[in-house]
Amino acid sequence: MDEEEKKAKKVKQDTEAIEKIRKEMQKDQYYLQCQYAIDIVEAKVKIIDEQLSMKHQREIMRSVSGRVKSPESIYAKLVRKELNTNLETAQKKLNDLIGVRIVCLFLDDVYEIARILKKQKDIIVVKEKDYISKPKKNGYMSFHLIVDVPICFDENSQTKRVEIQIRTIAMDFWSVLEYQLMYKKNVSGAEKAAKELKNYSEEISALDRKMLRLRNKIDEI
Ligand code: 0O2
Repeated sequence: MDEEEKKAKKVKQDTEAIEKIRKEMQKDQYYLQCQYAIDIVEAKVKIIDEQLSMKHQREIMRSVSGRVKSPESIYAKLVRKELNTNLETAQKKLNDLIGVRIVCLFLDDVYEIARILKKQKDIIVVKEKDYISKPKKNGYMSFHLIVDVPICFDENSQTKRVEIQIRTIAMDFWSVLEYQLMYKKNVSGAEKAAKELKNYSEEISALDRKMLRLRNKIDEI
């Protein structure tokens, strides 16, 4: 088999595996159940946003969005982690099939939101990852809370795992652009670009801290 044939065979296998996952996701009202989990988290986040806005007399959250991971992205992540490529494995092993992203204004907002979320009695915190105090090697910054959310469905209760990402607008800006430019791409010879992106992440981190200091100064006036 020549290189072209091998490539075509691989594309066909990938496409079939993705379609299999897509079909599995269309069964048993999977999307509806995921949407309920998103709705529950978003409702809690809305209350937190309103309370903090009242407490601090300013805007806290710029945006809150939820998504269910696409079959393509699930497949790619399972392959990356060398796991079986089916929905059952994904549900057992991946924490971010359901995601909610909170973009807030200031650095201290991230931690205050995370602190209040962790106190909610009816969601179970499984794991937290502070990529702000310890950014990833490439410069990625965000605070991740992995939680289990109980949902009632067809009179049965079950839990759904949700990854809540909390970050500032500045961190979001970097992360969205880095995602487009580099994330998951094996760009060879892009070490210089990667280094540049890392530097920008450090600049963003410094800027977030400066903005916080500025806000505190203005608050004292
Ligand atoms: P997508 O396409 O956004 O869904 P774990 O098994 O939990 O330890 P995992 O799941 O890789 O490992 O956790 P991690 O590293 O916290 O990543 C979870 C998600 O955070 C990613 O999901 C991205 O959304 C985001 N993320 C993590 N690292 C980076 C990064 O370097 N750059 C950007 N832009 N986003 C990042 P997915 O499935 O990788 O991607």
